[in-house]
Amino acid sequence: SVVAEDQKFSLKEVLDTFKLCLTENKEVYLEHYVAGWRGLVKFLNSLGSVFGFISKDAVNKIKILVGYLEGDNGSQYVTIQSMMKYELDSGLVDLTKRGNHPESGCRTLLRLHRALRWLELFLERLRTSSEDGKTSVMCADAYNESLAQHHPWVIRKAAGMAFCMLPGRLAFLEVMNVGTPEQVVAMLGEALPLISEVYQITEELYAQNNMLDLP
Ligand code: 1PZ
Repeated sequence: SVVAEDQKFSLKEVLDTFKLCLTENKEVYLEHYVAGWRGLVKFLNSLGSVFGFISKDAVNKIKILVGYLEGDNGSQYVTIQSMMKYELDSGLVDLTKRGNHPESGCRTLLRLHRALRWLELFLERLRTSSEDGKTSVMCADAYNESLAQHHPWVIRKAAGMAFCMLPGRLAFLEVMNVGTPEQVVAMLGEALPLISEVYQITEELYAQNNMLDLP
């Protein structure tokens, strides 16, 4: 039905959202960044309930950021740049250990930002994989190279078990709802530089402000 078509996840929508993220002077709009994550969560949920503990954490973080966007100081949260300046100038970030601001926008977004690196690495592997490539291996390799360094053993263990439940390469490409495998691969080729740019800009911002290790 028409409604079912509307609600069907499409990777293209997510990537279009990430396209909207950058302003002309390379600032990052929080609203579109968060919308991109919403789409990714939708995708993750469509893969099955074993990924629930992952999407739950992402949803939680999205909610925190939306709370700021829609809150009284929403105008300070238009871009990642303005959010950082506002929260730092107002002393709203726990910089070295957890304290009065355990849910600052900066530390919350940093978690999603680290996960974006995983996504970039994973999608690049998927894009360049051969027909018999294993998604679980691509996923685990990408994870070990990025997010895993920030996770304690118990989460790494749980994530590793979840990866084994991923559908195979062909099924995975199909869930993306883009078209033939060749079309998905082409779209990934277009999208990855974009995700990479958003990631790089955000990474530099965190580095410049000495916030790469926020508790
Ligand atoms: C397609 C398969 C999906 C694999 C996703 C790979 C990431 C595995 C991450 C496992 C996260 C487990 C749940 C909780 C983690 C939190 O402890 C951490 C740190 O936050 P804190 O505790 O400091 O508040 N959270 C994160 O690292 C954010 C994880 C977000 C993962 C989003 C994945 C979106 C996937 C999109 C699929 C295309």
